[in-house]
Amino acid sequence: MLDGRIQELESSLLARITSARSAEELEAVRVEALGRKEGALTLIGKEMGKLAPEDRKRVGALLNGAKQKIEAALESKGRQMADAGLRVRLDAEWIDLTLPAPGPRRGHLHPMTHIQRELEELFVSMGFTVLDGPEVETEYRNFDALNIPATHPARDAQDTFWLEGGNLLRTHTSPVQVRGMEKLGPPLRMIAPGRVFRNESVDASHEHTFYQIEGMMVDRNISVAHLLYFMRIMLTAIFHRDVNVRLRPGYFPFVEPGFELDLQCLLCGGSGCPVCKQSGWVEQMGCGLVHPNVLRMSGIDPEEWSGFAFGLGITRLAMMRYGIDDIRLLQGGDLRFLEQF
Ligand code: FA5
Repeated sequence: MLDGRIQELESSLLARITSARSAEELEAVRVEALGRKEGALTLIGKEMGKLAPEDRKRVGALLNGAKQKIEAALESKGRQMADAGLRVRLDAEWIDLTLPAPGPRRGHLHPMTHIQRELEELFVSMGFTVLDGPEVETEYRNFDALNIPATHPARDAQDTFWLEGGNLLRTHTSPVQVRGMEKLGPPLRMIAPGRVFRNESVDASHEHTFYQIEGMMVDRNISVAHLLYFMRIMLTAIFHRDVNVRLRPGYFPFVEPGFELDLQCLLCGGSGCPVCKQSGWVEQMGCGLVHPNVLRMSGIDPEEWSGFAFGLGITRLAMMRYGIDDIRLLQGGDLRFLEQF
């Protein structure tokens, strides 16, 4: 009777070993068959004491044979599994050491820096000096020396970030005109790129922090014709093609006459979009002939000298040049945006 049970157990255990799919499953079969206390074959061994001596030898041989076959099957299946596992890992973790190493990730210039540098090079090639001014300015240079009356709304806390002690974050690059006149004296040609700040609500074309380039030329007999000449050279250099511009009268206390130069919106081609507020035109710069009071306050005789000045919004210029439909993207720091340039 034991003979039959041994043969049955042997074939069912061997079948389970063959079909086992994991090391855990294999171990369970091992414990079930050969476990020291409850293993099925171990239990049969214990029952053998009850057999007649003439049967004991035969059944003992049968049982040992079954144990050996099962142990051998467990071992070979275990090895197979380990080999397969190793193959999977080798396939997954394979590294080709002969491949060239990836190079270091290279950064690049911000689109604003590109435009600023291009304009600096252009103006330097025409004899202009590049000046720098502080972002924290005095009220005198940001407003008074530019003939901006004490009651002018631009001084309002809604437009200007005032600092303790009466200084402010410059609201435009025009105070560098004043520094330029003080430092260089006439005749002079200067530009001043830089960051400016305004306490205003932000939308697709308005930032609280943006960039301008100031330009100024003081010499004898400077007229609007000189201003227009340099404007045209500047726009051609930036856009490398004809762009539609419109010059309209504009009021700035530091120039007379004063103009505003608009660019036909290059995002919508002039048909109207959120950037141009559906008008088809984007305000790019203020400009004009330097007001005699401004020259006088910086120690330059307006009877002898005249000049032009402009303040170009280069953050908006970058939007037009690169087709950027929201000014906030330029300072957002999002690499997915910046990596396109
Ligand atoms: C000025 O800042 C004058 N200082 C310009 C000037 C200089 C006039 C010299 C005459 C002589 P305005 O506030 O218009 O002017 O700004 C000049 C340009 O800066 C605008 O045409 C526009 O292109 C840009 N700009 C103004 N406000 C913002 C803003 N919130 N966000 C982005 N760009 C702006």
